[in-house]
Amino acid sequence: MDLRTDLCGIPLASPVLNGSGTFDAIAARCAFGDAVIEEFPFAAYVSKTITRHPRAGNPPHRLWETPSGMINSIGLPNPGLDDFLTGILLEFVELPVPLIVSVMADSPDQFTELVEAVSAVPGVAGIELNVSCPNVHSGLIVGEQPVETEALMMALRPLTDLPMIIKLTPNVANPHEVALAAEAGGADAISLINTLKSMAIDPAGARAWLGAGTGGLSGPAVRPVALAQVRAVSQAVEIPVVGMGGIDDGESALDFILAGARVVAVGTENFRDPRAGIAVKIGLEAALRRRGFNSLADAQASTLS
Ligand code: RRO
Repeated sequence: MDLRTDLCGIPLASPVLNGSGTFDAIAARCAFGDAVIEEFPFAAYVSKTITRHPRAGNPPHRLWETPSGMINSIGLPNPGLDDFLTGILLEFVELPVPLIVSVMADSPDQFTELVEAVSAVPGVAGIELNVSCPNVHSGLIVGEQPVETEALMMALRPLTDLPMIIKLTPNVANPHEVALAAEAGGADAISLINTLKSMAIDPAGARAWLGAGTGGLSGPAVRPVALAQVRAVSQAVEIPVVGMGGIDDGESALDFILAGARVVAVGTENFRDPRAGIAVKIGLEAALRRRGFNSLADAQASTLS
C-alpha cells in the first residue's frame, strides 16, 4: 500500500505525524534507546511549542485522566528561543524525518523573532504557529478571532519561505471562519484540533483539580468533535488540513482522512505507547484495504457522501 504523500511540499513517507508536545524525541531516545529514533514513529516530527522567553509552565496539578481522555494544563514550559536554538533544536534537525518547529507568542513582534530565527536554521522543514493553547493566559487568543488571525499571518508571511501551518483552537463556534482568515493571510496549511477547554474537580475537596483551574481535553473523547471540525474546515479552505483529535489506531486515522484531512497527527496515544505512530501507520494500511482503497491518495481524493 502506497502511503507516501506530502504536506505543502514537505515529502512524507506516510501521512502520520505527531501532535506538538505529545512526543519528546530526546526523552524517548534516553528511555528506549536509539531504535526509537532509527525506526522513527512519525513521517515528520512536530516539536513542542516554544516561546521567545523561557517559561516554567503551570502550577500542579497538570494532568487529569477522564473517561477516554486526558486533561492537560502544562502551561507551555520551554527553554525559550535562545536555548532552543543552541540546544535541542540541534538534535531535532538530526532526526531521520522532516522537522516542523512549533512556536507561540503573545505579540506579533515575538512571533516575528521566532519565525525569523527558526527559519534561518538549516534542516527546519516547516513552522507551526500555535495560536490555540488553552492553558496560557495572555489575554486574547489570536486564533479565536478571524481578523486577528489574518493580520498575524499577513505580518509573518513575508518573513520566511518555509511552509507555515497554523494550529487552530476547537474552542470557537465556527473554526472554519478562522481557517479561512488564516488562508487569506497566507497560511500554507491548517492543523486542528488543539485541546478542548475543560476542568476537573478535586475528588477529595471542593476545588479545581488543576493548578491553573482549567485545562485542555484530548484523547478519543474529543474525536467526534475533531472530526466535525476537520470536515467543516477542509470543506471551507483550499489549503491542506492536518487532522488530529483522539487518533489511536488506523481506523480512526482513516476517519480523519475521509473527513478531509490530508495528513493526520497522533497525540495523546503517544503517552500510552511511544510506538503508537507505527501502530497507526500499519493500521491505516489495513483500514484502507478493508474499506476498498488502493492507496492513500485514493482515500484523500474521496469525498464523503
Ligand atoms: O503546554 C500546554 O499546556 C499546551 C499547549 Br502549548 C497546547 O497547545 N495545547 C495543550 O493542550 N496544552
